[in-house]
Amino acid sequence: MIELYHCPDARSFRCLWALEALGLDYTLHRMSFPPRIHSLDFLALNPAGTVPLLTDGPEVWIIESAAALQYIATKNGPSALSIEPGQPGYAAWLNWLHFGEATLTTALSSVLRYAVFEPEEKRLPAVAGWYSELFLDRLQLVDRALDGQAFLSGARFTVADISVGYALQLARFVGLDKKFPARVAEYWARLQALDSYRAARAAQKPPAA
Ligand SMILES: N[C@@H](CCC(=O)N[C@@H](CS)C(=O)NCC(=O)O)C(=O)O
Repeated sequence: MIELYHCPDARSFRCLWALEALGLDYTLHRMSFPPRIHSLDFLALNPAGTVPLLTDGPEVWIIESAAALQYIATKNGPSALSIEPGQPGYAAWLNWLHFGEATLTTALSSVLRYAVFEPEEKRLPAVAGWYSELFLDRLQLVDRALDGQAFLSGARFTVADISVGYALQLARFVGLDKKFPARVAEYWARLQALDSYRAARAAQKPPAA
């Protein structure tokens, strides 16, 4: 069975969203952020101290959220969230899946670091501003791709949308959602209205005591 190590609103949210969308069984291990400070035992499982960590029996150990999305979407063969090799749109799907993390979220991580996480005296507004611009420039590609289609792979919602959608969620933390291009803003509203998104948001909350 899949086990997911998760901190609220961290990249592990992508996995939670995909698991909820496919209705797969999983065990969720909730931790406070950052686990390298609040969950020292976790370092034995993932020495990098980062989330997600997804395991599925002794052979499966994944700490990259895009890889985890691909694993979840394809582990039981083709699914509603995957596009298979040989199908139309496969290469673009794979590209968006990684674009969400490697191109969008890494730029946002630098904004978060230099505008929010660092102590006041170490913050670098100019660097945060530069990465904000970079993020918004890169978002133009998403805006263009959504011309005439609801999701990145056309009419069908896939893990590529979860990968990019998570970056849009993160952008909200630093107020960049106010600068989303029109089609991206509509897309973000569309993603938030999905049952799977709502289910994932509910699932990450600790059960009431
Ligand atoms: N490229 C990795 C990045 C993983 C990562 O940096 N996760 C962050 C949370 S969003 C983390 O765990 N940070 C904790 C730390 O750096 O101590 C992925 O896509 O999963």
